[in-house]
Amino acid sequence: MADSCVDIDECLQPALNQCEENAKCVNSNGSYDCSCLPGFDGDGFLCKDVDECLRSSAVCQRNSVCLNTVGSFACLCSTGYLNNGLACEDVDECSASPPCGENSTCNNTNGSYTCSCKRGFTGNGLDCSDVDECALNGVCHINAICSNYPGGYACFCREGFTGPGKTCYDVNECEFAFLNHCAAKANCTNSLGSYRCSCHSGFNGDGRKCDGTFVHSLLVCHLIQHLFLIGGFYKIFISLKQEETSLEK
Ligand SMILES: [Ca+2]
Ligand SMILES: [Ca+2]
Ligand SMILES: [Ca+2]
Repeated sequence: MADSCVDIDECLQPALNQCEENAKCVNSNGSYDCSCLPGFDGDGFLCKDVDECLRSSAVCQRNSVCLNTVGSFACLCSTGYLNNGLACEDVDECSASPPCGENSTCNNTNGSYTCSCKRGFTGNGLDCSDVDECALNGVCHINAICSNYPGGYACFCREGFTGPGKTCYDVNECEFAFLNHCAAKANCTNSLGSYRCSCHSGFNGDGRKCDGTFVHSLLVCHLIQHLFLIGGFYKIFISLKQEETSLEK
């Protein structure tokens, strides 16, 4: 009768075996075996998912992160990296649409990027505003005017001064006639940032216009005197002529 006994394949019917769902059932003569599927740990009757990400040996490549799944795991590129098919490669964030503000410079870094304000601008790198250099002391020379503009500033020497603006020198307007408005009959005296004109003695005016009124009046006086003298001589001449004619008679 022992010959009529046949082995039952417990693996064919789940109700006949105790293998858990994540285990493989292997039939044997008179019995069966349970072994956990890859990615699971246990005795076959109880199988627990293996967290491959916790294993000391690095399961994922550089620049990627491990994501545990039931029965398996996945490697995902870290933020700032993209899979090029072979490895996770740094994304050059600066080459695409610049993530920084318009007045800032983008610097690509491994796995990320930084934004830094351009020269002449201040801020956190993303939001950069113009530095008003003119509000700071000593930017331009004391005799210069400061002009602020986005990203920079300029220094212009005041009227009467010359130079690059950081330094300004007094213009000696008296050195050349075209630099001053003094009249020809005037003395030019240089001063810091300006000059003075004063008429030569004998001339009247503000130095820019000098009239010879004093001299003119003297000349007119002399002329009148001369006319009187000539008139006198003429009178004498006439009377002498009259005397001459009366004697002839
Ligand atoms: Ca990058
Ligand atoms: Ca500025
Ligand atoms: Ca001057």
